[in-house]
Amino acid sequence: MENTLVLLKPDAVKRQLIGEIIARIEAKGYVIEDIDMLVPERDTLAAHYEEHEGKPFYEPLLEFMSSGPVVALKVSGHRVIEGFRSLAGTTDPTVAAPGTIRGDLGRDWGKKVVENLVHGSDSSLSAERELGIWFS
Ligand code: DAT
Ligand code: MG
Repeated sequence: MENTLVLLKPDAVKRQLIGEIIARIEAKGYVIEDIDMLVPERDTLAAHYEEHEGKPFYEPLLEFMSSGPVVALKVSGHRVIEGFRSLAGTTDPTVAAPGTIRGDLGRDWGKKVVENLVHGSDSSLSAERELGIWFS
């Protein structure tokens, strides 16, 4: 059994897609183990996105992520880290495959940062680290 961190980003909350996205996670057979809705502190986001510090989209990314409430989810299941990334689709919603969360529900709004509705941990190391940040 494995756990992953999923974030429903401020665009997902503003567009009232919380239910739609959680329904896809549950329909796939994964289990919501914990849930929290909050406007993230900058420190939380800086820790979460430390790998992207210094990149051109870093500041817009932190600004976007603190622009409103997000929903943090601890999700469990066999191979859920890989499985949720597959449900989410690739980073750029314009080319994310139809059938995925980003491909079906996301688009490019022409902003400095890509708004793509969800975050999912990309490895077991990231999942452990990120769950420690959001659910300590
Ligand atoms: P992912 O969220 O698919 O794991 P990532 O970790 O590479 O993607 O990037 C984190 C977020 O930053 C991503 O969801 C959207 C934004 N982002 C990534 N690359 C970007 C780019 N080249 N321009 C603008 N925003 C970007
Ligand atoms: Mg990532």
